[in-house]
Amino acid sequence: MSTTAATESGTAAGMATDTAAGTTHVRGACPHDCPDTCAMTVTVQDGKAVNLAGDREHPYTRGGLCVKVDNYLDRVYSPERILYPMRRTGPKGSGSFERITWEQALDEIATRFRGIAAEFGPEAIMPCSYLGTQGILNGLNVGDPFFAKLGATIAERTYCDSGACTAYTMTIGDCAGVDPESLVHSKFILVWACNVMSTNLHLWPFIAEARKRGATVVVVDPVKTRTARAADWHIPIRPGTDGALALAMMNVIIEEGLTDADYIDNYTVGYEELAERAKQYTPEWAAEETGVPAEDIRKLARAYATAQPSVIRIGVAIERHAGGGQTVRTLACLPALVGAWRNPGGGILQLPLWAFPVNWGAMMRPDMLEPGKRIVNQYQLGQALTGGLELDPPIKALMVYNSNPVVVCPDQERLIEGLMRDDLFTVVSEQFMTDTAQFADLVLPATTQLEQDDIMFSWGHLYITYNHRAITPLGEAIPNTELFRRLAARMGFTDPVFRRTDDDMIAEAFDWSAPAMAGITVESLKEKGWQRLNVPPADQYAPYAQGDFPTPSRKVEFKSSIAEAVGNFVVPLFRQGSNDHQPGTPVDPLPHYVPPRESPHTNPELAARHPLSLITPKPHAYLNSSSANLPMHRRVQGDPTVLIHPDDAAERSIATGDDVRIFNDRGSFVVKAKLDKAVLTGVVVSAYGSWRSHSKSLSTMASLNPTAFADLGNAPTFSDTLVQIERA
Ligand SMILES: Nc1nc2c(c(=O)[nH]1)N[C@H]1C(S)=C(S)[C@@H](COP(=O)(O)OP(=O)(O)OC[C@H]3O[C@@H](n4cnc5c(=O)[nH]c(N)nc54)[C@H](O)[C@@H]3O)O[C@H]1N2
Ligand SMILES: Nc1nc2c(c(=O)[nH]1)N[C@H]1C(S)=C(S)[C@@H](COP(=O)(O)OP(=O)(O)OC[C@H]3O[C@@H](n4cnc5c(=O)[nH]c(N)nc54)[C@H](O)[C@@H]3O)O[C@H]1N2
Ligand code: SF4
Ligand SMILES: [Mo]
Repeated sequence: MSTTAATESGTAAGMATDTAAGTTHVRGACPHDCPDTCAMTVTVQDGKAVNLAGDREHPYTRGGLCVKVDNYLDRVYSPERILYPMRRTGPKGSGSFERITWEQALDEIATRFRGIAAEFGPEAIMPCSYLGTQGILNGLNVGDPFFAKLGATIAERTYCDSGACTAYTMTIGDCAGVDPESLVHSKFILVWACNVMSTNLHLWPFIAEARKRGATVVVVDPVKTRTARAADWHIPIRPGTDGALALAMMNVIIEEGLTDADYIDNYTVGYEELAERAKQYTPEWAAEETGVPAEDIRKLARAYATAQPSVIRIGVAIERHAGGGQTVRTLACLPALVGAWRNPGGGILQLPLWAFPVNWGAMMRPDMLEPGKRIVNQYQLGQALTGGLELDPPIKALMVYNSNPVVVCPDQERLIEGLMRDDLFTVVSEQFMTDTAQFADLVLPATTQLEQDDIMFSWGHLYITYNHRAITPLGEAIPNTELFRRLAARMGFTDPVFRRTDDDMIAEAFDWSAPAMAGITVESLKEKGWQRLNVPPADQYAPYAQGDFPTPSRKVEFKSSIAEAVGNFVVPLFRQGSNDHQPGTPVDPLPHYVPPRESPHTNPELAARHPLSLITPKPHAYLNSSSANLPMHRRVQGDPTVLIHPDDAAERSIATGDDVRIFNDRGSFVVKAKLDKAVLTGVVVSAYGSWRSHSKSLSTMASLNPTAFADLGNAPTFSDTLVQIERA
């Protein structure tokens, strides 16, 4: 490949031919739902991909991929790939399928969809999708225009960060926050509910560099994770009580006069009321809630306020409990209190995705929705399919793509019960015979990233990445874009939106005239592979040094006018809807504490039977449940385990290696125990992602997780789960 030194963009040639005949190097992008969105190069020889490597010139990828994707070629060429449409032959869930043609598959879907719509109304059809791929074309919104035209039930998709986004929007607006690359300038880095070393690996070098320059790194997590071990200070905290710690930090900062009065005066609203509110949240009170000693809370607050610029990196895990939204509200207020936004490397880092002028409207086409369409949250799919939500009409057809709900949704037992319904017509588009695909009536073959074109935003850095198709699709696999083109044609939908080619869609993917896109075109992206948004370089990146936040007041809203005017809402990205915030239940406009629902403190009755808090963080070697079927990944990840503190284990006569049953009133699953002092007493940890079909109990922790929403944005409450453990 021809290479030149690159700073702001990739080197020339999206595809370059080597001197060695028949070898090409193709620029691509990792498709995974991961903040790092790595730029990669695929080496293709005689039509076959033979190597995959991280782009060395990309300032964030820096030449490395990760343990999940290093062997992506094994995924592409796995003998287990689904390569042809298949129809169920045995009973539901039996896994017996026969190959059929695309013609037969499309005919059957069109016939069934038409029949169900005629008999029950189109709302009896429901899509179910998420982020199997993150590409703007093939990802979150790829089916939205089709299902809007069909008049299907709207599937709300709030698995990930929706509560945090609502809270963040209420406080500082949908702004990019801190440029991750500017973390090298931070003096105090507070990593909160984020396991960077596993889930955001490419951020670590920037944190390490800051540390070399004298920054202190603190991790708040119930578990001494890889990341916590690498930090200067690990603060163990009871799951779901982070809001109390954040509010007590606020209390100390205000009471001890550690605020930046000038920043507060000029660039915030509601300070007086916030200060009044914060009085009640003393460190002593928070110590009772969180298990963090009051003196440590004071020490943390003082260090955070005085070492400027300070930055907070929140993980998605921060929102997964009853008060997740208010926790993020509080954390998003802190940087303004101490004036952290004044300098590069100061502020809060959530999802820089808001910096990308993605033309979401062209992708999801909210204008095609009939007003008043029924909305069902996918998080409650089990209930939706088994009568728990009293839906009229009931769901009679389910179409799953880009998702593996059997593993990623809570309430697994009911979901399986629903998927077993003989009167439910289930279509699954997949690369593999997942736990969900096993229950399908029809399985459709989907391409991998190497077999499709796409264009990627990122939720972890400020570069757009272009993914060139590197190889011809295997078997009869097709990209999701093509799937919905074919389905629309078969349904007789003639709107121009269904005739868009992938190139047409790429042309519509961004608002190319936005200031952030200056110097970026489809052609330049195709050629260079990736380009940084037109924003200041990381060492000058401080767009909120003088306020100008994208909130109604253009200031940080300690007292949120959106909360006051609208109440709770779901950010449109997570639901195929209009761009207006749909009014929801009222919300107190000042940050406050919402305790977990399932904790020994708030629910002693439940805790008497199920005394342990279960958290289910991300697996190191899988991307959610993706690749949890591949031998290499399974070797690296190891057998599914539950980590338990030796004191809790001793009470139950549990030793490392024992099979244990973890249960509550919703379900149970069996895994091997591993005694580990890295876990707080009262907490047990089991990484999610492993497949149900690989488990001894034919169940995963999803059978234990509640379907209750958090306080904001209909976020999940995976970290708000009480359980008991016994030897199996
Ligand atoms: N290796 C790997 N990387 C991934 C993914 C993956 O599956 N595997 N998934 C990607 C996706 S979709 C996402 S959303 C991100 C998620 O990225 P993260 O949010 O970093 O992921 P988690 O591992 O779920 O949670 C991070 C940490 O939060 C802790 N935690 C859990 N509950 C609480 C709590 O109540 N309070 C506090 N303070 N800490 C808590 C956990 O112990 C864990 O160490 O990762 C992305 N990257
Ligand atoms: N207990 C617990 N549950 C959780 C979480 C947790 O931490 N704990 N995390 C939540 C979070 S943050 C998230 S983001 C969700 C993740 O939920 P999902 O996005 O559903 O995650 P995956 O398990 O990766 O499933 C994606 C599926 O899409 C398939 N796929 C990949 N590319 C394509 C494609 O191009 N076309 C088609 N048709 N299919 C494709 C993959 O093979 C895979 O089976 O899970 C949520 N669930
Ligand atoms: S999963 Fe994340 S870290 Fe791994 S290659 Fe993909 S974008 Fe990079
Ligand atoms: Mo996620």
